Amino acid sequence: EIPTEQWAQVVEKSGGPAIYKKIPVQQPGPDEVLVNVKYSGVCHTDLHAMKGDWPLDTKLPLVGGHEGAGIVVAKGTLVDDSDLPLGSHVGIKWLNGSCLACSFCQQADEPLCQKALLSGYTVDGTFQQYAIAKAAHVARIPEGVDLDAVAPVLCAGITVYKGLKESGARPGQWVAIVGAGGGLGSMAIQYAKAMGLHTIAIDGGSVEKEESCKKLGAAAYVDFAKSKDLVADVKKATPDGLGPHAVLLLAVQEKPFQQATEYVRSRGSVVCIGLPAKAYLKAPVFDTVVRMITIKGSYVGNRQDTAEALDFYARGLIQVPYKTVGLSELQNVYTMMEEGKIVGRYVVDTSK
Ligand code: 8ID
Ligand code: ZN
Ligand code: ZN
Repeated sequence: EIPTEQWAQVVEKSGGPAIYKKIPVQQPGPDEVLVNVKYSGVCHTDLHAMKGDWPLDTKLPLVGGHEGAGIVVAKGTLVDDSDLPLGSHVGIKWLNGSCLACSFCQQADEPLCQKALLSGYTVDGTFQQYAIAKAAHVARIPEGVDLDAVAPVLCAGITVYKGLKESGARPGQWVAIVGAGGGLGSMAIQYAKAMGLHTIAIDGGSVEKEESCKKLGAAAYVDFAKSKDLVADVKKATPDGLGPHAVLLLAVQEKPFQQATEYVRSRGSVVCIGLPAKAYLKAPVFDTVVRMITIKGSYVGNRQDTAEALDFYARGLIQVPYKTVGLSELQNVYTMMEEGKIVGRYVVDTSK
């Protein structure tokens, strides 16, 4: 039976905090499903949303969360039984819904849809026991996949997998992962490895991060806090000393966004994914031209990227460290995240 009330973490004013309290369970609309969220990953985006970091307003009050894994418990009249029967294992990701009709949606660029609904930002997300999502967009999670371990794939996994594809790096080439010890970074090391790429992990602050990156398969590690010449150290990590073919920027600081074009290989690409507040990109025009450097952004992924990222996971290719705590402890997770102390991902269990 679906209860009428449930536990949730609610942000009542921009800046936070998140408050653990009981709220009503909503009913799904005709094209929606109601998902009993079992586990949800905690992404740094959830912290940005609570703090009101970005030039885009959130709904308020807001239930955050967009890495939710759970079970379909109710659905609208337009949701086909052969597609999503009750009991299906699904994921609620950042892109909760899109119009499916505009020129971006038609070309599978649905994250660019002007009517996109964003879980845990413009619509309530997965830090609650029962969440609503558009049926067309929920991730189909294969049976037999553990819902706690798979949760971080639903944003972190999809995003870095898409970013690696956008980078154009080919098997055998080198990719620098900036912010490699965090949630997206840990995933990126594993996806890159599964895609046949060599990785240079860049992060700092603790030996735990270095150990974790190496364990996940990084060929080299550069500590941004300890290195006396980061640009030289990153270039040195590639066999010919000419630097990595691509850079995935996942950090929540502006400085690495200014540095990446200095160590990326000529003809290489710098892919911006992390979203530090009020940050700007800066690169010397001369070097960008004569070294033919590409600088681009990459934003989550579409439904096909989602299916592919989950397929890598289901094949056992992606193993990322995570710790599980109760949903009631979310505010502690934010504190650790703010301090840069998290190695891998935290996942919240909505039952406690
Ligand atoms: O679609 C997108 N573009 C997308 C999707 C999901 C998340 C973007 N994001 C954004 C988030 O909003 C956030 O801004 O990506 C960023 C990273 O999210 P995360 O991986 O969930 O954050 P984290 O777990 O806190 O990891 C960040 C890591 O960056 C390191 C930290 O030590 C931490 O391990 N870092 C920092 I802060 N400064 C660094 C530096 N100068 C650095 N690593 C290297 N060099
Ligand atoms: Zn996210
Ligand atoms: Zn659209």
